[in-house]
Amino acid sequence: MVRRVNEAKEVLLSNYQPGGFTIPSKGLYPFQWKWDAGFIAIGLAHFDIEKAKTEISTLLKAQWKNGMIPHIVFHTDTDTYFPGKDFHQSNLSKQANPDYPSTGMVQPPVLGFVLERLLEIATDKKDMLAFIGEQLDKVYYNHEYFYTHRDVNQEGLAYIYHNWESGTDNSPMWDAIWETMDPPHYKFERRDTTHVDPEQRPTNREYDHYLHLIEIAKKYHYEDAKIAAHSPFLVLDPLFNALLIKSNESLLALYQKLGIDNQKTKNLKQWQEKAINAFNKKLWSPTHGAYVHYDLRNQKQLPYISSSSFAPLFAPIVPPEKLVALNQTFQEKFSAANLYCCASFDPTHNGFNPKRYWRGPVWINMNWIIYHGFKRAGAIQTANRIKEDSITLIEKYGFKEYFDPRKKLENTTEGAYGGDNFSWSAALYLDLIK
Ligand code: 2M8
Repeated sequence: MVRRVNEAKEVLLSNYQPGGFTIPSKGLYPFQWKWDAGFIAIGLAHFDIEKAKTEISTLLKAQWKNGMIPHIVFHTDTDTYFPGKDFHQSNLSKQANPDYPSTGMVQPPVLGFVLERLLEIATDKKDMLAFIGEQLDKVYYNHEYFYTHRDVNQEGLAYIYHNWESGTDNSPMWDAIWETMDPPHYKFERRDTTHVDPEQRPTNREYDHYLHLIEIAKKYHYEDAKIAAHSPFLVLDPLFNALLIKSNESLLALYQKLGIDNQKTKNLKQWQEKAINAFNKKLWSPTHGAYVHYDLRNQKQLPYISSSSFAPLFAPIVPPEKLVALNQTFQEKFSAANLYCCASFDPTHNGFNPKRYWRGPVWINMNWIIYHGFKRAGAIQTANRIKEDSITLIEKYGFKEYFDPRKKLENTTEGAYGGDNFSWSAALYLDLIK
């Protein structure tokens, strides 16, 4: 198939905004999203290193006083997205950054390993290291925020209080939590379904749950301790915590490159050891042969396998005996010859839906994480399969937001869904083909 390198660059450049950040997709997502910004910077670094740096520094300018980096920064005014800044009202929090309206929640902590990847890509290492030196403490304070304010049991694992914090918004594993809640039927106008077929997006009832969790957080002025005490959604997510551990590892490597050995690096080492132990104790399910989510509010594991179950391979987490079991689970459930790797949810489960958002479709950012994970584990064949499938999907369908895992579709117009000219699909394509 024909390479789409120039198109990928065009997608990123056309989504780049004068304020120094890149939107994920025109109309559908018109602001800066945290984990998108990280993946986008990796793509930009392959052809415009200055824009890659700006993407990160713009995001970090919006950091809150307590170290939190918000999930969306509303750099501009537009009503093509709901819920926008008037709904989230970050100014309710004393910790918010008054100069940057944002949401009052987070997204997966990607910045540590993104900075490390930028250094690998940059040709002028000295210049990139100087940039990293300016930004690194901000990322450290973000990790300190997680271990200080998001770890209720002080066990080394950070909780999320909203499904949007996981990045895997409407995954079937949240369904069990929605059953414990009965939010009001809110009156609101969806905007996402004016851009994308509603069949490919969450339902209205799911949005009631999403909005309700935000209303609870707003009631407590986004105070972490109160959210932890009252939110019906309080989860330890293996994707989120694996990326935090991976980023801890990267921060330590980068501090070392900068010749810095201080209280911060000591803390990072301590958090890391505790986190890895707790991760293997609390998030491993012997029954599933995989890592799963833990529902802190209801004190139980959520019995579902998803692409998040394999994210720990990307970090220094998985001991040899678990590696064997995890690999076996992947081969049994996710690598069938008639499927592209990797479905975002267990394709053998009845909650799997190959077209609806995070309930089954393939996502390029998850593939990028799992590809590097299997590579790190030495499972090169599986790693290469994931990389090749990602490249094939993009070269076949273009830079869509998500892709149907089924190789044979009844209808040939199907196959790729969600937003068009989607930034992280373009960015990570540029990185995967290297
Ligand atoms: C999706 O989430 C947003 C809310 O954050 C939405 O549906 O409105 C998710 O895929 C998320 O992971 C992603 O960061 C965001 C922007 O691409 O879109």
